[in-house]
Amino acid sequence: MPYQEIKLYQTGTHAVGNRLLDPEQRSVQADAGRSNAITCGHRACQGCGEALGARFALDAVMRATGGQMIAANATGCLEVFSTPFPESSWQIPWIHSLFGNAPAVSTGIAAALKAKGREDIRVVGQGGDGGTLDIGFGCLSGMFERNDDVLFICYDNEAYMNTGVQRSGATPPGARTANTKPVGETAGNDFGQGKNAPLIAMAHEIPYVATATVSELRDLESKVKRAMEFRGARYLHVFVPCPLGWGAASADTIKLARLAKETGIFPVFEAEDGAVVGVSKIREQRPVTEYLRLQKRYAHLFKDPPRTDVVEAIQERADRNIARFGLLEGTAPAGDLLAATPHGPQ
Ligand SMILES: Cc1ncc(C[n+]2csc(CCOP(=O)(O)OP(=O)(O)O)c2C)c(N)n1
Ligand code: SF4
Ligand SMILES: [Mg+2]
Repeated sequence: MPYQEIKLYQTGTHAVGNRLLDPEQRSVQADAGRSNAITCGHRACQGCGEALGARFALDAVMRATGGQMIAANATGCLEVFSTPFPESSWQIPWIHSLFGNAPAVSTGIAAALKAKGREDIRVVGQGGDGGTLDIGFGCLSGMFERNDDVLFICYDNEAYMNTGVQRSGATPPGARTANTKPVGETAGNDFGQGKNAPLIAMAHEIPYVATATVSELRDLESKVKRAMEFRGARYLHVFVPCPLGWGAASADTIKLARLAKETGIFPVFEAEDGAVVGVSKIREQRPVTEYLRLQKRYAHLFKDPPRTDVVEAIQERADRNIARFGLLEGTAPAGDLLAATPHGPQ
């Protein structure tokens, strides 16, 4: 009898998983026996990208290690919403460090495990962009430089959300935060272009560096899996929209993460030993205004008079990323990504 082949559309990169696939092709989250590193009952806001990213990342670590892992967590939203004393949503050995020392605490755990001959137990450090790029940056650089056997994951929501949306070194130009308000001529954050943590990690020539977003969760899982295949220092930078801090609808978290990639604002790539080995191509390039207009932190750019100069500068930065990382089909990353490139206007 003739039959129509079923098309498994849901196995695409925007999908979580599909239990009809061969077991080795299924995503971690499609596994009925998945580990659930972080369970329900935590207090993240509705639509929190950080909660989603952490759940997928740590479940993937659990699968890669057979549950033989320990996590150290910097102070920040992820720590606060998951562990209001005396409760915890974590189903793994998990320790809260300080705001600034999660990489150092992770290093210490890895050293202790090595001394005990238990290198089968793997260590993950994690924190927000503030804990990673600002106050924890020295510890992180030391962890990279010593090539300590830790995977460090930064959940980047582009500000200090836990303490009321203050600017961090990852806050993008033009964004409003509690301490970068649009006043007079100042159009939100005008301190500079921020730190590019993945490129700085690459400059340490550690075994593995990757970026990911919560809109492509299978890509995130596969990058965690790849990271766990290496020993030594590894860095994963996950773009996680924050509805509260960005003034965005909870339902737009995935859409915003996707637009960040499709505009070129957030390049998704992976690098080994300091060299790019793969980029996620943009399927359909979108103008940055599509991304900006969904967020109240950029609303001042579209008021009367509109700040077209700032919007144009943001578009130029996105275009520069597209050229630099070779994000369009048929293009390749620039030869030396770490070579100095001229900054566009701020
Ligand atoms: C030494 C020190 N300074 C300040 C704080 C207050 N503090 C706790 S979390 C935080 C911001 C966290 O921002 P981020 O790392 O980006 O994580 P998010 O909450 O955005 O996920 C701040 C300023 C602290 N705990 N310790
Ligand atoms: S403030 Fe942002 S990062 Fe924090 S729990 Fe809410 S949505 Fe998540
Ligand atoms: Mg943050």
